[in-house]
Amino acid sequence: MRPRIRGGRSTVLAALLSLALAAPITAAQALDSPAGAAAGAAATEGADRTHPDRQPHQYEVTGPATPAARTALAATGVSIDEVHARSVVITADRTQAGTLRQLGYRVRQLPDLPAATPATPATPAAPGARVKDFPPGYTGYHTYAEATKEIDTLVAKYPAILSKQVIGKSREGRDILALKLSKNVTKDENEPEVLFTAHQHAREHLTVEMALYLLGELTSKYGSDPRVTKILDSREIWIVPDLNPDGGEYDIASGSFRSWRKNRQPNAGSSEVGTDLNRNWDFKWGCCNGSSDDPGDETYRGASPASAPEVQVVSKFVRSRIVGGTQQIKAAIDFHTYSELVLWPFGFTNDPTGPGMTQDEHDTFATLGKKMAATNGYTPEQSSELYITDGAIDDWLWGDQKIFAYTFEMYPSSGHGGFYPKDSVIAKETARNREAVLQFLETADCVYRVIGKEGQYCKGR
Ligand code: 7B0
Ligand code: CA
Ligand code: ZN
Repeated sequence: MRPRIRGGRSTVLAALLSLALAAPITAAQALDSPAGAAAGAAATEGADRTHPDRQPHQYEVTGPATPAARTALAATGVSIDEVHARSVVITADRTQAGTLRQLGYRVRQLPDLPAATPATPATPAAPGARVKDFPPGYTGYHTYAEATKEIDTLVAKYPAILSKQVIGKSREGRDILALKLSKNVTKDENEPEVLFTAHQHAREHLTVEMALYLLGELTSKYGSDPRVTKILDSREIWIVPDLNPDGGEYDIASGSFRSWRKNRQPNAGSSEVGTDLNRNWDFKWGCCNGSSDDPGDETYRGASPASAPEVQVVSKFVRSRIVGGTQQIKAAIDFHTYSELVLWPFGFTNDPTGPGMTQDEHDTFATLGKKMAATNGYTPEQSSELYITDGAIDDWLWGDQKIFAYTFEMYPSSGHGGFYPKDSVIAKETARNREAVLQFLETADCVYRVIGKEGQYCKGR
């Protein structure tokens, strides 16, 4: 870890800033005097996220046109939300935007969503009061309580094919669930297992709806839809519908969206809260400029690999599926929003092959990724085509567990509400992935079949 320069703000930014600043402020002054630099203002504000300078907004940054240029931008700790040919959309606060401008980036603030802007309410909610639901236009999304209730109803209705386990607790004590779907669900049969995870990032609420859609579809169509029936008869499916319940609830608790990404874990020695769960997995953690060591940043990787309780819970669950020395889970999809992408590992390197990824493995990932993308109209690519990420779940699932793991970035492709599309799109945008998910499940017994090498890799199944 690099030495801290000043509490709370990105050392990367401070260091780059010191290089970028011209007279009259010297580099030494920029680093020493809080009044001397934009980074200083943030240090003064600390973690007072109610201050206007610390509110998240989306900004268009014009210029970055290559994976390397986007990685350099992401290395300042902002999250990259959209990638275009010669620009990106990021989430950052005013202070960070100012710093980026000083580094020479062309930065333009985009309009906030109406629901993301706190209305001036006639009767303001008491500070700390808990809001019970999503804002108007979004009430079709499930709060944590609503999702739990819906899941319990399904488990009661379909006990022969659906079972619920509490695999652990979030930092604030909410249950993290794993739902198992299979014929003879109470028995651990020798069937290929497939994992679906959702909602690592708090503001990506559509992904919880995706998990609930799959639960509803795979239970209600069993016995009537022949494909669903065959899949449940021959697979064991695990769905973790909400990896980050604390962040999700925090995102909606004020009555207007907070655009929160991380979990809600306090950070020792800092007033900033939260770890980016998708930078915290224990594979090549923090290796490659694909995450931040600053607790105030969107992509903060945490104090150590799997330091986030939610990552520990799901890692332990995945390892618990090693039976007789063999990982039972063969394939996995982690749902995110947005950009309409099908991504495969690795994210930590630009190399398509190399240590941990043979040519056949790469070809299998790419062929199946493209096949799924052809069904939903998403864009298929290796994750690092976007920008480098290290400590992401798909790299861990593949690199550590040899599970064919994909990241789906759901609706929208760009604009259209970004992280916050209205609830009217939920039905269409979840069902849009039905065919991809069914093909994925059908392929999971031998993923290498997609490159015609089942004889070589899947003998004796
Ligand atoms: C992220 O906008 C993850 C790719 C993992 N190899 C992409 C994801 O964690 O940066 N994009 S997102 O945050 N959902
Ligand atoms: Ca079974
Ligand atoms: Zn995400």
